[in-house]
Amino acid sequence: MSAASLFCPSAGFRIMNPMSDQPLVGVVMGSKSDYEVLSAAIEILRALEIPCEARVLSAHRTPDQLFEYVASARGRGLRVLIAGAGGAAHLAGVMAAKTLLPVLAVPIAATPLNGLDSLLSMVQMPKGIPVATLAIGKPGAANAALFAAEILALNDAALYERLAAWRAARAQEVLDAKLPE
Ligand code: RP5
Repeated sequence: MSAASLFCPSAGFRIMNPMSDQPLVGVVMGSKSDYEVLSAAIEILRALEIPCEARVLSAHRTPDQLFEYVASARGRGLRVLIAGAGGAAHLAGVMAAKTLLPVLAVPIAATPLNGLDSLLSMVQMPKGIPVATLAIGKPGAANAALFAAEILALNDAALYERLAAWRAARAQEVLDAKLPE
C-alpha cells in the first residue's frame, strides 16, 4: 500500500499516514494570529501520524461558515475537534453546541487578561454542552492533541503503540537530563 499524505491547509506541512488520508482531527482557530499556539497541537498530531485538517473560523466573525464546518464534521469522518481562541472565547462552546463529537478547547492569551478570559469562557460551559478545556497556550494545545490521540487510540491499536512510545520517549528525556556540574 502506498503511503498517502495529507496536507493541513492552514498549517502548511504534510502529515504522512500509511493507512488513510481521511482527517480524523479538525483543528479550528478563531484567528490566524492563534496559529502559533495551535501549531503545537498540529506538530503532535503529525508526530503521531494522525491525519488532521486546520481551519481559521470565528464564532463571531464567520458564524455561518463555522456552523457549516462543524455540522458536516462527523459526516466527513472527523472524530475529534480542537478549538483554540482568545478573548471572550465562545468558539469551543459554539462548536460543541453543533456536534456530538468531543470538543477540546485551548485558551489563548490574546488580550491584556493573558488568557484568563478565554480560560474561564471555555471551562465554564453551562451544564449540558460539554467542552474539555486544556491549559492556556502551547502546553494546552499540545495536550489537546495528546488527548485527541488518547480518544482515537481507544479504537486504534497501532496509534496506541505510537502514543505509548511517544510518552516513553518523554520519560527517557527526563531520565537522561544532565545538570551543570
Ligand atoms: C479571537 O480574538 C481569536 O481567537 C484571537 O485569539 C483573538 C484576536 O484575534 P485577531 O484580532 O488577532 O484576529 O477571536
